[in-house]
Amino acid sequence: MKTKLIDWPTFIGALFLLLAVTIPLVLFPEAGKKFVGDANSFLTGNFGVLYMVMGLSVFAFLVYVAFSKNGQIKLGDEGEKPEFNTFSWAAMLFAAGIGSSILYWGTIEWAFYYQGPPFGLTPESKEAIRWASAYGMFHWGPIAWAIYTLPALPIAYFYYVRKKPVLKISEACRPVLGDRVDGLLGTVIDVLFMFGLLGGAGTTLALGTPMIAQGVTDLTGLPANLGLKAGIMLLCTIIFAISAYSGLKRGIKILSDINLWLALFILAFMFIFGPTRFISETTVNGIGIMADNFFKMATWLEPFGNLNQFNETDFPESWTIFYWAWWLVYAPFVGLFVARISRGRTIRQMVLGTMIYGTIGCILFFGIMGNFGLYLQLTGSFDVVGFMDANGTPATIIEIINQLPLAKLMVLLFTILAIIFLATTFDSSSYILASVVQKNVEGEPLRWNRLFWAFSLCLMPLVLMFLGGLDTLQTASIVGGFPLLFIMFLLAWSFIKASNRDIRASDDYESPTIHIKRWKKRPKKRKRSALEALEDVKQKE
Ligand code: NM2
Repeated sequence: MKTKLIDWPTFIGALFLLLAVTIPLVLFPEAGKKFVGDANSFLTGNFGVLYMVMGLSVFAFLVYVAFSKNGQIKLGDEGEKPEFNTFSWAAMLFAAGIGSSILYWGTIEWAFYYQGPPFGLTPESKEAIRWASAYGMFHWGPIAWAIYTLPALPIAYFYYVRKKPVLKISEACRPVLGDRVDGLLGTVIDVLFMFGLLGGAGTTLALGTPMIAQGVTDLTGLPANLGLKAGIMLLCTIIFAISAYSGLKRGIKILSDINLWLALFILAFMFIFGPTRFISETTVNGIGIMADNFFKMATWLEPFGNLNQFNETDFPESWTIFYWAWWLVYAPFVGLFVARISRGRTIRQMVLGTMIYGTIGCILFFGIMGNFGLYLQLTGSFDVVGFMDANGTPATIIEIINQLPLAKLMVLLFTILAIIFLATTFDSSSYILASVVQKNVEGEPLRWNRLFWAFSLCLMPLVLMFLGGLDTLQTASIVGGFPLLFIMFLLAWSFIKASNRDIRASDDYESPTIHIKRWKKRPKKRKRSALEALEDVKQKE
């Protein structure tokens, strides 16, 4: 076993932090729950505004970068073609950044908005219905994808332009923090990132497992108890452990391909055999509502809520702020991944591609799956809300799928899709976790290291699931991800600082490393004077 390659302070630091949070939760579940819950209300309540400002600023920053000189920089050598064609690129991007949660929330998120609408609207009113079919798209829309894209900027820049492979978030802050990233500060940044990712992935697991269990129950009649859930978690771990073991290219690629085609099939089936016209109209309409109210939604906090003049709903804290925090803990990880697959593209292509294709992908899921459920509710053919109150969310999701023609086959495919989605997210997360704790990664991180993180990703939530503290871990991850707010700022600054310096330098001489499309100044053709023209003519004669 090669251990020299491991960056021990980061490895031990992350493990220590994880145990330091999990062990007290195991020993004192009630007190632990209360503590974490309080910390969460404190942060999202008092600093919710920071999350909203972060979301909007990151979005504005990326639009700026895309259309600035910096956006024209090519990630690679002059004349180099993109390594992956745009379709595979978008598909891989989506598979890495999106997991089984989209099947969960895509199908059911509207029902929560329908019952607890934003802006103090009356539950289940006409207005609530309109917003219910649009808000999910917003929470999985351009701002969310902008949060994902930002870390990719410095990482891709150092990787392909300065040709310094960076697999650590701390390393990407070097232009701003200087050599301090080699010391304690760097380790702290990486450990926080790892902790956030472990927690964010815990949230994914916590949502995905009961839904998959419910699918299995529906198909086999086995009770959806803890044993079944634990079995499912282990199955997913084994799938991703095998694919992790066989290496990035084969494992992740095969799984993402199956994933993509299966997802497209289910969506197409639902669209064609479901209420096609209703789905098309609500989706287009929802995009319109989102576009029209983009800034309203991106800034809506309830400043007057606790002044007793308005009814406080906690909608911003429970939804928008929670979502931004959740996307945030995944962001450095997705950034590393996006950077890796973007060789040969310009920064602008990478930025706009992530934001546009990512959003389109999520709109497809929310538009088709969500509005299918909404249709069932509004036509009265299946009382989703009533069923949910009586049987809980996971059972309702599976019951919605059961309303399709060929119901059992569709539930089977849906369940398989959820398992693969979960496995691919874990596959790529364990790959990144292992890379971050290595001093250098030539080709692939060490296998034992990958397996170690693959199992830590699963074991911790498993233990907590048995003891009933899984939602606490979820909340803890959001709390743990708080410092990432500031790290995002560092990442943006690093990118601008480094790329501006290189652009300035390339103004003076032909820089060998930086390739700027179109923008590079060409020597101006001087207009010839009439006299010179005359000289020319004379010479030719
Ligand atoms: N996000 C996209 O569970 C998953 O789908 C992974 C979740 C951050 C809400 C990502």
